[in-house]
Amino acid sequence: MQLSIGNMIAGISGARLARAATLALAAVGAAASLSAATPASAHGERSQQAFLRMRTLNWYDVKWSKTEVNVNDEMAITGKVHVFSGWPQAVAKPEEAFLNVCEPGPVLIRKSSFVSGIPAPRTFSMEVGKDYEYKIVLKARRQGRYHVHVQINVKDGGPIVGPGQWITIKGDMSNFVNDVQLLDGTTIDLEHYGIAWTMIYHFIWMAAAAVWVIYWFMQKGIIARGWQVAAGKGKDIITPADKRFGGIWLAGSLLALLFFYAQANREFPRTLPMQAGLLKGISPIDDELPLVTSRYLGGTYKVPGRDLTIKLRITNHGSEPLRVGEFTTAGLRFLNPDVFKTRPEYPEYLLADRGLSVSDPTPIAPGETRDLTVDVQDARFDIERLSDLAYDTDSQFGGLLFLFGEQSGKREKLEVGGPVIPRFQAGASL
Ligand SMILES: [Cu+2]
Repeated sequence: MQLSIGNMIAGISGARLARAATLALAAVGAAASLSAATPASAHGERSQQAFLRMRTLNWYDVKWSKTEVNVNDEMAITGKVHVFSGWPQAVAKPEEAFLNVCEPGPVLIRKSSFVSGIPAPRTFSMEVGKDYEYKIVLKARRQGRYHVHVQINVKDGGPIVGPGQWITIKGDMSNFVNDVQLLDGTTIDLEHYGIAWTMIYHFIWMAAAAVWVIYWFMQKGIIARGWQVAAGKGKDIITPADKRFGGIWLAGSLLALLFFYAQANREFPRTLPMQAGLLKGISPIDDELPLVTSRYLGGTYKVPGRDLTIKLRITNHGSEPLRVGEFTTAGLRFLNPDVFKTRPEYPEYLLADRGLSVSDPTPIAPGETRDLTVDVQDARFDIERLSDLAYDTDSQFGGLLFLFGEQSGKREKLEVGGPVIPRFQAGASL
């Protein structure tokens, strides 16, 4: 028997035709919105609140081993992170954290990641007040120029983004290979492994779902039927044909599931589950006894001048004179040009190489306790939206202050933080 399109349309009532047209329109709309989506050009890390970026994770010594790579080349992001003692109450503690990279899609793939030297492809725990070392090995996949950040995702706290660097990838993605050796000794290319079957399997279920949706849509629609069933009219509208259709569908789905499961088991008799457990007890960086301590004596933030002024009482317990050389917070580095004679390698947008000054530039002698006013001033403070500090519910800043030994150049780390008073008029002073 042959059915012409004209016959088919004639067989469909007006209401059904309208429903079919609606369905087609929805499909076209979905397809159009898919093609209209364009990649975002920024990561939006500036949109995170100032307190979140200053008082959660303090990133330092971040290094990108290369900024120019070819497709298939490997590079690494290394560095340290300090978990701020005054972790904000509004953010969940990093008891379940995950080391990650922030990049626009899989332009570089992650080959491995380590926390304190331990392989950490899974969730791990961090202690407040401690420092951790990390390393992420990446392999270039897609050609282009991308901003690549280190990032730690904190459960119930969200992603906390570290500093970013522009990475240029040359070559052609079609040459990308991602070979890995399996435990049984065979090598597979993860880039293409099992893709065809994954696609077929998904399309089988998508097609089945589409037939299911279309069937009910053509039977007075899913929502309208749902209402009627909820109103107790189920007996009137559910026909024996509907029941038969549902039964065949259920049996078919279960059979397909069993068949595919048996098939997968036969083909891959030995599998390991995804390594998704929580790694506890990662040891932090061994901190020697601090040779310098401080007490926070208050501070102000002058909004018009983008000027953070911190008063500290610093005691030098070491054996050599120390000078304040750097303040770092939210990935930004404010350097004292008296200490940093050359500009370190660091992303330009985060490096204020003349951004720090102190009220008394003479070194703090061993055994001396001195009241010092540290001045952090640079437009980057405002560009990176840390000025929002002035509008937070608790205007508290946080960060790390680095002091350097006069002779050895050895660095001493000092965690500083506390409430600051915002000032909005020009010329206001502490
Ligand atoms: Cu970025």
